[in-house]
Amino acid sequence: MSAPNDPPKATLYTFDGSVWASAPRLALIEKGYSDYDLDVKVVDLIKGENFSPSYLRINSKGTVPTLVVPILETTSSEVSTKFKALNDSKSILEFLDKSRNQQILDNKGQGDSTPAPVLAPATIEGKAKSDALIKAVHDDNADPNFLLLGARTLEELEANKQGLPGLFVRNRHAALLKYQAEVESSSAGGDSTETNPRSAAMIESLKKWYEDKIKSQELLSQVYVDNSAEAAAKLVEATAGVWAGVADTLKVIDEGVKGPFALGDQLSLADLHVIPWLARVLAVSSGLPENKGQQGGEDIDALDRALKNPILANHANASSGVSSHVRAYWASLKSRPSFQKVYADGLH
Ligand SMILES: N[C@@H](CCC(=O)N[C@@H](CS)C(=O)NCC(=O)O)C(=O)O
Repeated sequence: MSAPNDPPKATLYTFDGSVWASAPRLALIEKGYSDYDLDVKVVDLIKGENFSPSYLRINSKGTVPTLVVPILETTSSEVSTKFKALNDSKSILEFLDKSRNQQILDNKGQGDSTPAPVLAPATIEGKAKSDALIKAVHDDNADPNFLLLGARTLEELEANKQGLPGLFVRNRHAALLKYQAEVESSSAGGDSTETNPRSAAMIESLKKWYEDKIKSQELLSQVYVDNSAEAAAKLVEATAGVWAGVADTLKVIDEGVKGPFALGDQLSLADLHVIPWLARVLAVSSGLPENKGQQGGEDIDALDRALKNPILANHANASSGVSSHVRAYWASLKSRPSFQKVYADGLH
């Protein structure tokens, strides 16, 4: 909550179960931001709230996280504040890193408060390594969100249909159709659009957005809404491809991480992107049939078993499972208080 005379704040749009919204949540803790530094708004992905026209005005991709920040030159009390929206976890983390540094804290008279560690790599070599790791975990071929909705077999797909993946895809599909119908009916009414060409153009672009989005989700809706057997076979094939991508990304992590953290002794931006990716991969792995009834052991063992599944038998990067180097790295990441807070209710 901000009082009338408080300086304008940033707003983080987030959702607890989201992979990539976890990255700024981790960063806020690592950087020592307080609850008063920014407002937080929840966008319920399970209800498809990210597809509402009002959210699309903030983030035209309809994804979380989004960070809406006041533009520095407009933050004095004499002018009305303008805002800009950062629409992906990479730019949000870079912004959060830069916006709480020692100089800023000193200027605000908060020099003695919690120190703000620098998360950006300090060298060109470090930046190249960091960028390579971030690219690998954001690669579409190893998409952790697809992994949750995918299925390696028709049996796994049946279980998904009864669980969260089925609910998620069906709700999203219904939300897209509902918003699309609302936009269509507002243009059919012809009221404001006749007098306001700007809103006519906005309605046309929204119509196109919903059309394109529904099309891009076609495979998932054919599988989960229409129960198409042909689409199910395609999903199974695509899921095997993404698991192969997971093995490839793990190889990049294995080779790229110095230890104990990505770039060495200090936690950095790259770690804050790897954590959400690995957390989701492990969460999905733990629900796979080969991990049912497995007692004790480490959560990373679930991924080890998933990599040794016969569907990856011919994949060179999967056969040896999770390396001891990646296991040690995961243990370092998990030891952070930020990890324990963001994943207090379990991996997601
Ligand atoms: N490149 C974006 C990806 C964001 C993203 O895909 N977010 C997911 C949640 S983890 C989302 O909002 N998905 C909504 C959807 O696709 O409907 C980032 O790094 O922020």
